[in-house]
Formats: sequence, structure tokens, C-alpha cells
Amino acid sequence: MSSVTGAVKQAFVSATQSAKLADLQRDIQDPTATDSKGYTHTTDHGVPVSDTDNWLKVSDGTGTGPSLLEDQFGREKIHRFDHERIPERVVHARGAGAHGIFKVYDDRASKYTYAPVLTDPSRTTSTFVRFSTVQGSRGSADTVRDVRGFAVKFYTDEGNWDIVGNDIPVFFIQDAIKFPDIIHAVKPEPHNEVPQGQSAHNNFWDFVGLQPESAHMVMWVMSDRGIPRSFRMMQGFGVNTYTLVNAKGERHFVKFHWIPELGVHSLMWDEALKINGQDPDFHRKDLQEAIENGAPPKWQFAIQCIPESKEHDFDFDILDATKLWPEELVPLEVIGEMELNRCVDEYFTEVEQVAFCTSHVVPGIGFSDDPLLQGRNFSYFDTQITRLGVNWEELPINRPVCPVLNNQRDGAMRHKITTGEINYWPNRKNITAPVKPEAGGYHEYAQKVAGIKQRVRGAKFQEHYNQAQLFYNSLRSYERAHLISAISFELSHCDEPIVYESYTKLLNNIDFDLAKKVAINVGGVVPERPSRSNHGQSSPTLSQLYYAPKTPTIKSRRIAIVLADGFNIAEVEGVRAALKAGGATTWIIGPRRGYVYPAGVEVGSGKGLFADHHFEGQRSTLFDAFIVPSGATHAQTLAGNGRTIHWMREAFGHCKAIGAIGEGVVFLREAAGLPGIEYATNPNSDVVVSSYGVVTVGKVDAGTIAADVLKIGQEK
Ligand code: HDD
Repeated sequence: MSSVTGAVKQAFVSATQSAKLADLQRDIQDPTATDSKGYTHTTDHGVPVSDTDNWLKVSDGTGTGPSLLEDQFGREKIHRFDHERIPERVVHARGAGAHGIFKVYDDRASKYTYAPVLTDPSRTTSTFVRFSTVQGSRGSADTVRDVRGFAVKFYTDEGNWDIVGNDIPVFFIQDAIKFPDIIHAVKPEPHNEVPQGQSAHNNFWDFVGLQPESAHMVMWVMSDRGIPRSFRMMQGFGVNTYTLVNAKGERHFVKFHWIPELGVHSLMWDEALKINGQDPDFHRKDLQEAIENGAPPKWQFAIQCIPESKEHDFDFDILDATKLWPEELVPLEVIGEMELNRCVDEYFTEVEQVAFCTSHVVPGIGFSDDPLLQGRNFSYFDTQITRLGVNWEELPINRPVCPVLNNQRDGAMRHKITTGEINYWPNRKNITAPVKPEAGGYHEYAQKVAGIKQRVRGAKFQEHYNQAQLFYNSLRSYERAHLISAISFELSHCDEPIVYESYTKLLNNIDFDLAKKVAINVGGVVPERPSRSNHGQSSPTLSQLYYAPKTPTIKSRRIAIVLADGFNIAEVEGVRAALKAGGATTWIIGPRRGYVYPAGVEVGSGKGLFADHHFEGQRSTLFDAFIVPSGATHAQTLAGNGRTIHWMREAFGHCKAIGAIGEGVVFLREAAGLPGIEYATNPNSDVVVSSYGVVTVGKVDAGTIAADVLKIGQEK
């Protein structure tokens, strides 16, 4: 038996890129492999089974008699099935996860922290990330309007560190004691369990109307941030204020940020609503598809730091989770990056059983007095015991990659066998000894605390509208229009006048124009004058466009090539190659799943292009851009089909890029009739006409048009 100090030393040599994956190998079972005796199917206690289809019965051979309770095989099968489910998470029940790696670029963060995970560029730390929605249950749809969870587990050599964040930098409430109230208010109402995956109901808007500290976050959720295009295209925020301590013992307050390589992009509300029905697993599948197609999602990791001495230098309280730290006041320092490069092998044991705790930090990282964080530190640990049981930290996905040893053993479902007679400290053998801070033991920062015990909130916690206004002012005009529509949609679903009237009154504290427009839409109280002046401040960093990649990219975008028999194969091949080179995936959509035949090839010859889906099999909402090649009969077929016409109109309505060539342009112009568009009208000209995202050309060298289509998505 080694001492803990010995075990900790051993941990320092165990870090490799695949530390967690290597660890998981111990438990991965391959059902295609037979054991040494050739058994392929056994009971849970390992006995080979010969018949899993017929319960043991009394029968004379001519008919069926009663089933026998003595059938231990039948009983085990049913009994295991009856107990397959565990309680779903009380919030963030629906999620998707993936494995990844994290690295820092250099040691620049050592001025703030001595945590090796943030300062040692030679390290590659394994991570597991779970993305989620908050309101809906496990089976709800992905593209609902909601906050997205962004929870990251770092398997460091000093133990697990969890950043349990969201895609929005602020939270609804300031004090953890209000969490049950906000969650009860947003979740389905207790009398009828309605609505699912929506905040558009009386209780939510009643609560947020009476709890104005939520105003700032409500603005974020009602903005396009509430309906991301993909988990891969969201920012992530630790939200709460944590602390970092450096080798000199100095402390800084810190906020954690994730910045997506692909930029921040959203769906349109109409798209989101439709995808909820058309493909409720859209985000889950998108994550898997990107990783499997060699486009692993990446985020930069950034910190914002405030020295302890400057804690009170701001007009907001830096420990108030309903406030962000404007980047103009506290710049972001990008120190590392994370890539998600491996899908899970099994959903339940990885995504469902992964358990995060805000209280899980490693030496060099600590907490602040943020009253939301303090309560979270209690709550997460508690909830894992209900969900998974007391030994939840031993489950494969949760166990650290470094040694774990202490004097707590036993409890339901203990996995490990720890040898020896000692399970207490101090002990005569000096084993399981605590590790001194100098040797790597966690050290609590010595913080002076004095005051009167009371239920109270700080003075600066009383101001609720300045940053809600800052956010609203910072949006582009179309982002504001989306936000106004979103709040109007939600309040339209509230049927108690006191609810929508109160909220429209509250909005007037944020912006007069916003309040007026929403009130008119939903039958609220139309204000005559602002109830509060607008400070007029804005920050470009709060518009999601700010995070668009410097060079527009089509990497990992889904592009549909819509065609029928008689299409131009050279164009399709050229365009496909160009799009593939840009990192996009292309999907052939034809009249049937099967071969579609180019011009000059006999229909039915088996020498066509294989379509991935037929026109009815997918919807335009599931793609980012569209190509319609030339070809006379092909274009006529498309023009005669209501679904293909709808595809183009709907895609155009969702501001998606559409590229067309030759007769494909005629189809767009005459059959789909996209309004207000300038088209390339000369079939013999190779001049590309680009108009409202519709890119058309009469004739083209294969591949040239692709360059124009590569511009997709910059603002979406
Ligand atoms: Fe929470 C889950 C994010 C406030 C109590 N929360 C949970 C998850 C995320 C967040 C991403 C899902 C983790 C996973 O994928 O397993 N929560 C946040 C953020 C908050 C926040 C960013 C504000 C800064 N949460 C918050 C408070 C409390 C909780 C104030 C309670 C006092 N949250 C929980 C929980 C959950 C949870 C009940 C449910 C399942 C779980 O923890 O593991 O304990």
C-alpha cells in the first residue's frame, strides 16, 4: 500500500493525451467478442444461456401452460429491465456529450494561478463535455428556445476540475436560495405538466416579472442565443466568479470563457420550431456528425481576471451572477483551447452518468463569495447522490485519472476493493496521510471575513436594468427584431393578462421602443414615455456577430444539392469537390433514395449519382445552403414538384445561401419565384450575380460557383 504522497507523485507521470480514454478502456466491453469458451450470451452471473425467447412453462407439447416463477433467466431479464432508468436531472435533463482534450498555449496564466492545468503548456488534459437544454425532460427536442448548458470536466493530474457553465454569461437569480423558485416557474406547470421544452407560459413570465434581477438574462435567452445553430457554435461561460491563486499567494477573481472557432451562430425561430418536429435530435446528431466527419469542434479558452484589491472598483458587484464583466473594463485573455474529438461509445454510461460539481476545483483555483456559486457548491454534490448514489465518483466517466485514496469506503455500489485495516486518520502506520500544501495538497486561501450574520444582499445587487439595457443597445437591428419577436411569441402564450401586462411594464425599464413594440404585439400596456432613461452605452462584444471567424468558413456546414434526372454531372462533381475542400459536407437530394441520372445517361442504367435522401425525406431546415445545377429535364422536374419549390422558398425565407446554374436559375426564378431577387438571366454568360444570398450564373466552369457559396453563414 503506497501512501497518498506516493500516489500523488505517481500521478505526475501518468498524463498523456488519452489519459481518460486509456482509463475508460478498463471498462469498455465489446459485445462482438466471445469469451475464451466461446460464450456469447450469459446471465448477469455469467452462466451461458441457451434460450432468451421463451419463458419456462408447463406444457404438454400441444399448447401453452402457465409460466413458472422458477425461471431465473426470465426473471433476471425482466427484473433488470424494470430497473433500467435512473432519475433524470432535475434541470438540464436533455444533453449530448463528447470527449476532448485541453491545452494551454504557454505559462502566461502563472501570474494568476499555480494550477498546472492552466499554466503548463506541455500538458494535454483530457476533458468530457456535456451540452444540454435546461427546461425540457430527457426526451424533449434539441432546438427549443432555452439556455444551453456547457459543462466541462477536466481530468487533471491533480484531480477533476469541473466548469459547469452555460452559453449565456449571466444567470436569472443572484442567490442560490431562489433556484427552486425559478426552476419551478420555468418547468412545466404542476397541475397539467405543460409546456414541454418551452418557457412560453404564465408561470415563467409571472416569476420573471416579479423578480427583476432576471431581466438581464431574459434578454439573452430571448435573443438569438436562445436558439443556437449547433452546440459547436456557442460561446461557453463559467458564469460565476471563481478565484485563482498564484505561487506568491496572491488572489484574483476570475471568469471563464469558451470562444467557438466557428463563431456564434443561431437558427431562426421559424427554423427552430420546425426542426423540433422534423429532427428533434438535431443538435445531438450535429455534434456526432462533425466529430465523425473530421471537423472536431474547437473553442479557445479565455479568462477575465480582477485583482482582489480592485473588487469594489466597479459600479456593479463582481460577485453578482446577473452581471457580466464588460470586456472594455476587464479584457479577455485567451490562454488555451479545447477540441472535442471523440464521440461517446455508450450514451447512458457516459452522458447520463457523468456528474458535474461546481465544488470540484483543483489546487490554484478556488471560489468567491458569489452567493449563487456558494449554493451551487452544495447543490450539485447533493443531487448526484440522488441520481447516482453515494459512490458516483467511482463510475468510469467520473473517476479521476489520478489516484484516489482516503478513509471513506463502503456505501452502496462501492466499486473498489481497498486493502488494509486502516480507514481513519491519524493512524499508527501513517497511511492515507493528508498532503501538505507545499507537496500539492489543496490549500484554502486565507480570507479575512467579518460581519453580522443576516439574510441580506449587497447594495450593488439592487440594480437590475443597466446591463439588460447594455445588452439590448449592443444588438444589431435584426438581432433586436428577433428579440422583440421572441418575447412577443412567449407573452402571446401567456393567457393571464396580469402576466403579460406586468412584463411589458417591466420592459419599459430596459427600452421604451422594445416595451412599446412588444406591448402592441401582445396586448400589453403600451407605455407613453420611458420609465427610465437609456444610458446609451453599448459593447460590440455582446452581439454574436463579434465572434464571427475572421475568415468566413463553411467548415462542417451541411449543403444540399437538389437535383432530378437530367442534371449536369460535371457541375455537381466540381461543386462537391470545392465544398468538400472547404470542409463542408454535401448531401444529394433527389426524387428517390437511389440513383439519379445525369443528362446523357440512360435512366435505370445504374450509372447515376446516388441520392442520400428523396425530396420528402428531409426538409430545407436541416441544411445550411443549397445548390441547384443546370439541366433541362432536371429543372422541369423540380419545377413540377411542390416540395422542391417549398424547399427553395423556405430556405430563402430563412436567409440561407442558394446557388443555381443555367436551368437551375430558371427553376428558382419561374417556379420558386423568390421575390425581389436579381438573377443571372443570360444562359451563356459566366458572370455571377449575387443577390440577397442567392448566387446565380448562366454557365460556369465546374467549381467556380462554389467559391461564392463559400460565403455562407457569416451572419447566421
Ligand atoms: Fe445548475 C445542472 C449550469 C445554477 C443546481 N447546471 C446543471 C448543468 C449545467 C448547469 C450546465 C448540467 C450539468 C450536466 O450536464 O450534468 N447552473 C448552471 C449555471 C448556473 C446554475 C451556469 C448559474 C451560474 N444550478 C444553479 C443553481 C443551483 C443549480 C443556483 C442550485 C442551487 N444544476 C443544479 C442541479 C443540477 C444542475 C440541480 C441538476 C443535475 C446536476 O446538477 O447534476 O444540482
